[in-house]
Amino acid sequence: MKDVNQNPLNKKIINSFLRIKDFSKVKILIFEEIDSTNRYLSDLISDKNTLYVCTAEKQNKGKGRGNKKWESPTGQNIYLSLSFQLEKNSQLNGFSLMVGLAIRDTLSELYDIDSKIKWPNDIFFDHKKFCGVLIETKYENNLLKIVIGIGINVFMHSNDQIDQDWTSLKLIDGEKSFDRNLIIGKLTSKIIDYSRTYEKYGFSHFQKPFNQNNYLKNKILTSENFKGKDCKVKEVDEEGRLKVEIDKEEKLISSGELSFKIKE
Ligand code: BT5
Repeated sequence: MKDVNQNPLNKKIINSFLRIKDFSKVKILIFEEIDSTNRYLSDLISDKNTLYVCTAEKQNKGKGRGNKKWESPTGQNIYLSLSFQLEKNSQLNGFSLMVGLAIRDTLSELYDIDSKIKWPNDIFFDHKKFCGVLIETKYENNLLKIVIGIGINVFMHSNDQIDQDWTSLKLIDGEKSFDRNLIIGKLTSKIIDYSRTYEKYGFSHFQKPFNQNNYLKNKILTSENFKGKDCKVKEVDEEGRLKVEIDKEEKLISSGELSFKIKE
């Protein structure tokens, strides 16, 4: 199923869609094949005022959280990492949630796709995952370097290696022509824009729009963390923590603390 607009990744075209003011330089790196775009940018010694945009047609060792794998076949999807320096004391709790919202908003603006964000780092459409976010940080020259990794399934139509329900933009809407270069350019601009707001106001600025698109809201979860008791999801709070109710008591959970299953 080759899309008419299944163009190769292209530096010039990506650059033409970037709207970025506040870096002195933007460096776009495109690979035919790489182990992991996140690994590449984490190891790269970076310049303080440069935004790095790294993307590849294929990843051999695409990573998810922990030891999980991110399926990254050739030419079908977006594998994108962005890296830049942040103020050392930046609050990172809600950062991946803000990135999720930037992805959701970009796809809604470009293609009218109404996706939901599954706290803390997945994007879902119709109960299926089509995008994951992996944020990694590192101290470099006394500054905090952030690496934002994003995988978005675009043209992928079959893959029996993925052990959960998944979809892709083309499976969501077979009539539309999707353009990876356009998505990468627009999404990068949106993430930088939202990051600046995040640095000023924190997650609280994004709390309301996040909750309007919060996939887990009102769902019942079960988790070993709660000794198998049911837990009902309320909302995320102003720091991006998940507010849940267990035995009529409210608890706040930070991302990374919870492994859960959705019961209903
Ligand atoms: C994630 O991890 O969802 C973060 C994925 C980040 C991938 C990007 S690609 C560019 C950059 N470079 C990298 O090396 N990584 C980043 P997690 O929440 O742990 O989810 C992993 C789980 O998602 C797997 O165990 C599978 O169940 C499922 N999965 C794997 N590949 C998938 C795919 N292509 N589409 C949908 N689900 C997938």
